[in-house]
Amino acid sequence: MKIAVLGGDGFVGWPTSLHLSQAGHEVHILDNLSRRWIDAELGVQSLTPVETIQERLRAWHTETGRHIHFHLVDIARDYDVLKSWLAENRPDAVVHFAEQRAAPYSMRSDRHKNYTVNNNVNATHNVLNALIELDLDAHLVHLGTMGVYGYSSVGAAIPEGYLPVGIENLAGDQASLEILYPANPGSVYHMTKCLDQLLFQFYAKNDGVRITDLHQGIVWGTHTEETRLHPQLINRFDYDGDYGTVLNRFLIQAAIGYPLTVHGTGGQTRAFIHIQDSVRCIEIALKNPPKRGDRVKIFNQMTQTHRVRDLAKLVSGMTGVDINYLPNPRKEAAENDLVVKNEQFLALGLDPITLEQGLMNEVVDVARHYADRVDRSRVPAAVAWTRDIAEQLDEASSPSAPRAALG
Ligand code: NAD
Ligand code: USQ
Repeated sequence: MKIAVLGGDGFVGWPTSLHLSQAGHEVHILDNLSRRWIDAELGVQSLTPVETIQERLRAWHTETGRHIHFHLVDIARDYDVLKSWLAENRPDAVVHFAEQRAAPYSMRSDRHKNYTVNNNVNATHNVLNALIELDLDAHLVHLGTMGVYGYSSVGAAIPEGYLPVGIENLAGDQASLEILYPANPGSVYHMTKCLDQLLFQFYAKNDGVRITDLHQGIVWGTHTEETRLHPQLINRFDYDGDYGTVLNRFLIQAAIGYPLTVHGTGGQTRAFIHIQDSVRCIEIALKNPPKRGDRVKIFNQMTQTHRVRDLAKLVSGMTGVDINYLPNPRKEAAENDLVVKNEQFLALGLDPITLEQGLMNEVVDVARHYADRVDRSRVPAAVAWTRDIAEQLDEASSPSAPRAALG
C-alpha cells in the first residue's frame, strides 16, 4: 500500500512509519515538525537524542535499503498544499497522528487552548475535506483517545465506540439504537478528539469516507523492533510535566532518583498500551478497513488498565525510588475504576504485551543511559487545570505546607 503518515515524526508516528516501511509499504511522512518547535518553546528536549527527520530517514535507508519520503506540511494550515500532495500521490491509506496531543499543554493558557483546538480540529477537517473533494477513497485511520469516554465507571465495561440505548418512541414502544458513547472530555486536548469523532461520523455518513478511529490508551515504552535497529533510529521519549505520560515518567524518574510524582492519591485508573503493540494495532487496522458507506469503525486500542498508585508502587518496588503524593494540578476524579472492552483487536490477532518487569527495566536502562540530558526542573507538572486549583497549588507550595513522601 501507499500510506501517508500525518505526524510521522512523533512518538507514535515515527515507529509506526518504520514498521509499515519494514512491512513493505510505500511510506510518506507529512509533518510540520511542530512537536520539535514545542520542545523549543517549553525549553525541554526528548530524553533520547533525536536526529533531524532527514537524518532519521537516511539512517533508515542505510540500515534497511528502504526509502521513507518526507514532506514538510502543516495539515491544519496548508490546506492547498495538503490537497495538491494528496491529488498527486493518491495514497491507499492515510494514518492521522498530526495533532497536539498533550492534555497539560492544551490547558496552559488561552493561547494554548486556541492553538490546540485550531490545530487539531482543522487538521482533521482538512484531511476529510480534501479526500472528498479529490474523490479519493483512501482509508483514513485516526489516532483518537480513550479519554473521549471520560474514565468514570458506571459498573459496566466501556464498549468500542458505540452504546446500545433504548428510548421510548411516540407510540410508547421501546425503540433501540446505537449511539456514539457519550463524550466526556477532561481537557481541551481530549475535547478536540471528541470533536474529531463528530467530523468522522458526519463524513462517513454523508460522503462514505472509510474511517477507522482508534481510541488509544496511554502509550508506554520507547523502543520497537525497528527503532532498535540503529541508534539514529531511536524514538523520542518525553519526560517533562506537559508531554511525559505517567508510566514513562515514573520509569525515567526512577532512573534519575527523582521521587515518583503521583497526583493526589494516585487513585486514577487509566488504559495503557505498549508502543510495540500500538504500531501493530495500526497495521491490523490498515488491513481491516471498513467498507464504503459503513459507519466509522472504532477500536479501543489498549491492552490493560492500571491504577496510577499501583504503577508507582510497582516502579518503586523495582527500583527503590521514593513515592511523592503531590497535590493534583488537574481537575479529574481522585479515584475511578475503569473496565474497557478491546475484543476487536484480540479477535484480529493482537497478542498483548503486558506490564512485565523486563520491558519496564529496558525503559529504565534507556533513561539511565541518557540521564545527563534530563533537566530535573522540568519534571514537575506545573499546569493547573483551573484558577482554583492554581491557587490551591500556590498555597500548597508555600514553605510551611506539608508533603507526604513514602518509601
Ligand atoms: P507527538 O506529539 O509525539 O506527535 C505528533 C506529530 O504530529 C508530531 O511530529 C507533530 O510535529 C505533528 N503535527 C502536529 N500538528 C501538525 C500539523 N498541523 N501538521 C503536520 N504535523 C503536525 O504525539 P504522539 O504521542 O506520537 O501521538 C500521536 C497521536 O496519537 C496523537 O494524535 C495523539 O492524540 C494520539 N495518542 C497518543 C497517545 C500517547 O500516549 N502518546 C495516547 C493516545 C493517543
Ligand atoms: N499522572 C500522575 N503523575 C504524573 C503524570 C500523570 O499522577 O507525573 C496522572 C494524571 O493526573 C492522570 C494520569 O496520570 O490521572 C494519566 O496522565 P498522562 O499524562 O499519562 O495521560 P493523559 O494526560 O491522559 O494523556 C495521554 C496522552 C494523550 C492520550 C491519553 C490517552 O498524552 O495523547 O490521548 O494519554 S487516555 O489517558 O487514555 O485518555
